[in-house]
Amino acid sequence: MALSSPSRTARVLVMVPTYNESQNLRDLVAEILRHGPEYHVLVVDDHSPDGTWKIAQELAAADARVHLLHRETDKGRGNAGRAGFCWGLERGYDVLVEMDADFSHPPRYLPVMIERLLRADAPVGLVLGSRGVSGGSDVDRGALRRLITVLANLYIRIVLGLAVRDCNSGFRAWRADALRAIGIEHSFSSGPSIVQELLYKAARAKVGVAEIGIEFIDRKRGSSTLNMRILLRGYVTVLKLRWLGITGRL
Ligand SMILES: Nc1nc2c(ncn2[C@@H]2O[C@H](COP(=O)(O)OP(=O)(O)O)[C@@H](O)[C@H]2O)c(=O)[nH]1
Ligand SMILES: [Mg+2]
Repeated sequence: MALSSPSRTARVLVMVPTYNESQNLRDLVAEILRHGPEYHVLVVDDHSPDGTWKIAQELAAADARVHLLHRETDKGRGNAGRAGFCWGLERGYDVLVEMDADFSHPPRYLPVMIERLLRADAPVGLVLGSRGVSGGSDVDRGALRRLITVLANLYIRIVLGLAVRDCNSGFRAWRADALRAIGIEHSFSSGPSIVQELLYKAARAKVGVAEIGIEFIDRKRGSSTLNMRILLRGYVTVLKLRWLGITGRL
């Protein structure tokens, strides 16, 4: 595969879905880009009322490695993620990363995750930044939040029959061919359950998955779009995914 050839460095697209992240975006993009010239950033913004997309526009005008997908219809974390990945696949990136804009996913792990993804002796198609393996932690949040995360994870692992330790992590590095193998363009989740949908599809498509421990940090600036209604809808979507899987309609 071309990626393992020493003559060519993999082209990396870090896709960041954003909604009201004006307080985080500049610092985040700077931290990603400092990892090297092969790193590009795609901000996928759903016309944030706080003007995050204007900041992204500025950053893109100042640096050719920054791109903006400014969306005004079909809003939602899932729709944005799918559009961002398809944008990257169409432009021939070798590695596509997804991460939150809120610094919960520290950018310093990017090279570690990508190195694992491209390791020639143990190929995988997907690397998760994970709280559930050695080196991973989630100590920054209250005990109740952490308990919910642990229980939700257990539920998803059991219902979908997944072996990974952190099914909810939205910090992921994909090989382009793995995203193609799961048919990313046909994914249907409009909201945050895209994270579980893609993981389930990766398992079903026998995409190799590795987990790298990350120190998960709670959001310091801006606010989460997650609420109880979205959370509960996500649990129902997990059941729906399993049903579609069992009945061969996925
Ligand atoms: N484009 C887009 N991004 C979103 C939307 N909702 C959330 N995000 C982004 O998706 C990432 C995860 O959302 P976040 O609010 O941090 O959820 P949490 O980590 O589960 O609390 C962040 O970078 C958000 O800005 C949306 O509707 N559209
Ligand atoms: Mg977050």
